Formats: sequence, structure tokens, C-alpha cells
Amino acid sequence: MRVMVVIAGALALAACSGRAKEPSAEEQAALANYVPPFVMSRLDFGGVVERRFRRLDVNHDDKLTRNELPKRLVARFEQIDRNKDGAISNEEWSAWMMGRFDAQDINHDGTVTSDERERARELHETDLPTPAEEPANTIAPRN
Ligand SMILES: [Ca+2]
Ligand SMILES: [Ca+2]
Repeated sequence: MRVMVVIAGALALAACSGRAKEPSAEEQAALANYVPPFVMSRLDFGGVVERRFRRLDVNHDDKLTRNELPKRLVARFEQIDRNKDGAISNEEWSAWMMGRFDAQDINHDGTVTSDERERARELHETDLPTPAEEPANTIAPRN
């Protein structure tokens, strides 16, 4: 039994030292072309969705009407306006946007990653809005 433990320890050491070796030329080239992976958490996305609602709601009546929606979303108006009252409430907006997030979060771990975003693009889904598009410090003050 003791022998087995020693062997396992030696194997673990070998595995560690293998990983610590200098990067190969290929690995270095890959690092030079490195694009940071895209990861967006559900929590971050919730903030983006809220800020986008505020930005789109030009007349500050807490509803989005057709004339306030970007063109590509006007086609989805009926779908987003669940109660068919002709306006999109914050709740309806949030429910629809979070639904899009959850549909793209294929492994349901609460984040959408580069791979999942690529997959959504292959299915001709439009990209989810990102924190970079709706930074927290650009909310127009309400009057
Ligand atoms: Ca409005
Ligand atoms: Ca509605």
C-alpha cells in the first residue's frame, strides 16, 4: 500500500513539472495573438439590461414603445410585450432579455462564454448587449 502511495506521488510530481516547462514556439505565437475570452455573468448582464432599458426609455415613462426600440427589436415587439398592452414594461424587457441570456448559456452555469456566443452566432442569434456597450457610468440623470 505504501509503495502505491509513493508511486502516485512521483506521478503527480512528473505531471506538475511537465506543465511548468517553457512554452513552445507554437504556444508563444498563440499567446501573441491572444484574444481575451469573452465571459459575461448573468448578474453583469442583468445590470446591462437595466441600463439599456433606462437609455432606450427616452421619455422616462418606465415603458418602451415601438418608437423607442432599435429597429432590429421592433420586429420582436409582439414577443416582448407579453401582456399585449402596446408597451414594454421593465419586467417584460428583463424577462425577455434574461431569456435570451439563458438560451445562450448552453451549459447553464450562469455565464455566457466566447464558445457559447460563437454557437449563438452560428444559429443566427444577435449578440447579447455587453457591459462594454452599457457602461455603468453613462446613465443619463433623470429629470
Ligand atoms: Ca418610454
Ligand atoms: Ca406590456
